[in-house]
Amino acid sequence: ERLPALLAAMPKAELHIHVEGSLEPELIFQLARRNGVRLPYASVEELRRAYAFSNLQSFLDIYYAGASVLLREQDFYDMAWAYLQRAQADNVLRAEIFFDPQTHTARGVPMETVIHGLHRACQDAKQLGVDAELILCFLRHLSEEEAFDTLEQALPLRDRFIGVGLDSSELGHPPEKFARVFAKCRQQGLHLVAHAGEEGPPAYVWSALDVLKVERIDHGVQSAQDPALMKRLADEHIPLTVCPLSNLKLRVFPKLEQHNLRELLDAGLVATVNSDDPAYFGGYVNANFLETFAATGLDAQHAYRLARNSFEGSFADASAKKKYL
Ligand code: ES4
Ligand code: ZN
Repeated sequence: ERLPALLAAMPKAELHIHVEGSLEPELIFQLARRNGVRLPYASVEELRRAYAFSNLQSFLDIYYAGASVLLREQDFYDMAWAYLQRAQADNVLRAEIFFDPQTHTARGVPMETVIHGLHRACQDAKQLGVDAELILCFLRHLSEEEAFDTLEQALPLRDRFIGVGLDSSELGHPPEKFARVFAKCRQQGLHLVAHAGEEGPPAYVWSALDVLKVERIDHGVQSAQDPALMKRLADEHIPLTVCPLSNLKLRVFPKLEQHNLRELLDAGLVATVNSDDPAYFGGYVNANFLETFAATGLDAQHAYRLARNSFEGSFADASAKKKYL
């Protein structure tokens, strides 16, 4: 049983983790008590029992409810710090962490409160040996105008995040909807990523690349339905940040045994393994590696490839990448 030990011990980067999705039920209740927020669940156990999802939307409804306990800068710090400690335990050397400011500003939490708390935790993570950066995500179920407002509020803090992404309900909200706001982010020198091809069709992956001009695709597993797209992703070394346990819990694949990670790797794609929303999907990044390898029969060669891909696909600067690789 050397493979599980290798998977756990190998240095890795995590490129697809929503910090609000790392909020464990225990911390949700602790923050609810601290802030006097009433939750529609009586206990940690009752909340955990609600984590039975049938698709992306059924998860998002509970995920946004869980985030309602976050009010003060310290709350955002505590959430991010808890994730960063778990990341260190999984031998994550670099974490590129998504956050959803609109989930908080819509409740009256100032943008500075969100970003200052998260950023302070990322700075303190240097003491853990984790190099942590933030990526601001726009909620695609909201309008492009709301995304522009969000960007305007965040730009005074431009140096505290390295890029922008696009998340939330995919079907019915194609990348094209955010063409102009991504163009503005590009002018600002921000890195660009987008969720595409999680539940949505290969066409959304094409438009994320061609219209938004993203550098990475989050999920992207539906790309396997389109051979021309697979060739493009391989030829251009466009990383896919794959999240196997998320895909299982949201029923993108009915069984982990049927996950297409091996197909993506064997086609030469820069696929990576990530946790997405670890508090909700039953595992941090090492659990994603261990369970996916056990279910699909991937081997040590695949493990090395995935670790390499994670650093290669990261937005670390060239000198840091050289050190990792
Ligand atoms: C998400 Cl799994 C997933 N998909 C899309 N948006 C998200 N936000 C948090 N988790
Ligand atoms: Zn995600």
